[in-house]
Amino acid sequence: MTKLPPDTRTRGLHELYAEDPEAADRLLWNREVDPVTRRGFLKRSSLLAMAAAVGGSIPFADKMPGGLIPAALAQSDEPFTLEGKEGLTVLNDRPINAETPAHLLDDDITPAKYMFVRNNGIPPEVESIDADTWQLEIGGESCETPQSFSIADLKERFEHHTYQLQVECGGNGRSEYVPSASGNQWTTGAVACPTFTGVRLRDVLEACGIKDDAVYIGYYGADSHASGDPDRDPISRGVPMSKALEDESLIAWAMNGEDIPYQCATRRAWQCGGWPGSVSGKWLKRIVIRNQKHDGTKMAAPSYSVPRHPVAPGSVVPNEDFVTIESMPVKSLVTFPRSGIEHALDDEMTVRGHAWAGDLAVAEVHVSIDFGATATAPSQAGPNRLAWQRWTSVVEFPEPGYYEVWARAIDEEGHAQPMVVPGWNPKGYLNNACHRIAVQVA
Ligand SMILES: Nc1nc2c(c(=O)[nH]1)N[C@H]1C(S)=C(S)[C@@H](COP(=O)(O)O)O[C@H]1N2
Ligand SMILES: [Mo]
Repeated sequence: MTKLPPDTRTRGLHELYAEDPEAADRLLWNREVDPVTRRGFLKRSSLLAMAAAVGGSIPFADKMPGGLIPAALAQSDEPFTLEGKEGLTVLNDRPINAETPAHLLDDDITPAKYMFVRNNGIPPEVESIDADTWQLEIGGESCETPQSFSIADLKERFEHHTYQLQVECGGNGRSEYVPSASGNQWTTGAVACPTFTGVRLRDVLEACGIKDDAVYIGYYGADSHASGDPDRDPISRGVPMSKALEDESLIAWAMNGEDIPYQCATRRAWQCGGWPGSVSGKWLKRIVIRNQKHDGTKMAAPSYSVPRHPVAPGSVVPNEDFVTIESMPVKSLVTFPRSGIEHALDDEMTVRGHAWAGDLAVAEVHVSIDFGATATAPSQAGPNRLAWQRWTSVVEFPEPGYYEVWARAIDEEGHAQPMVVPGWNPKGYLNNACHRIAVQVA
């Protein structure tokens, strides 16, 4: 597995440290918060365990930045893995964030183990989100009759639905922006498309009564803020009523037919396809119906927002000039073969991947082996609205040498993926540049 340079791995940790050094220290050294990992330093273990991991005491331990991954370990050949998520690339361990290499996203339906992990705060203790005792509250100023539901209530009272829903982090592709934007340096792997089973949010909200002045919903999860402050939410986002009430918006208890696994987040989730992953809530505790745009944590600019008009790279953009990201732009991925393979000249090569376009459908995918000069357009299809669409193509190489296979998707309104990185934005969102893989033909 590829080793990450130490600066990539620790970037988010340094930020947390700069923000609140005491809290960062407390979190790093004193709390057992992460049940999903196995490596000593990932376990938020004691200084002793850290010393054991590097093979000796650490005289200047009090000067070590919180979250620093000791070079002795960062340089080891041992892969840096999360239990149950083997093969994913860990970008940050405080909080845990990991992405999926393109070739592991080849399944039509993403298995839980290959679902990227994106945490804004500290995941709740496993015991605290027990399926039998869990309650979801529905409330807010535009809710007529606030109510609480157990999973059993939801299952009994409302019709069940299953949809395959595409989830992509708004920051997927951030690593390619120059100047670089702070945050997890996602390359291409913060995207997935599992199936979710649950009840329609619409049915549940209607049972609680939606007042005429309702315009937005917001969610709250059971995770806690990285500072440890119980009064701060790590994230609390939402969507306008029109998106919340569409058929595919679910309160889900199952992913791919099984209970939603703890570390891919969810357990109980509100799932909303086609928009940035951040509008779907994990470890869902509460949904509020609002008479104004939801004002929870990370709703305001510059979070999950882009400049209203294009800006020069590196610009400082005032908050009032941002707009909240809604439907995600058209994008595609080559998931087979794996980049860097060797291929025999005489054989045709099958190439395949997925394409998606937020709320829209993908109309065409172009596959090119000559850097976009010419292309073939394989057909593509998906199971339901808001799921990614599978495309497959067969290519032949004219002579030996180095090739790149490029894929470029075009949505039903004619928007095409840019060949290279699109316009810069301060937080590094929405990079939908064409994906490409390398092939050596001999
Ligand atoms: N409660 C809660 N919900 C959350 C988040 C979070 O940190 N806490 N992260 C959001 C973001 S930014 C993304 S991209 C998706 C990631 O879901 P995953 O970890 O299952 O891939 O969850 C969203 N919902
Ligand atoms: Mo995200």
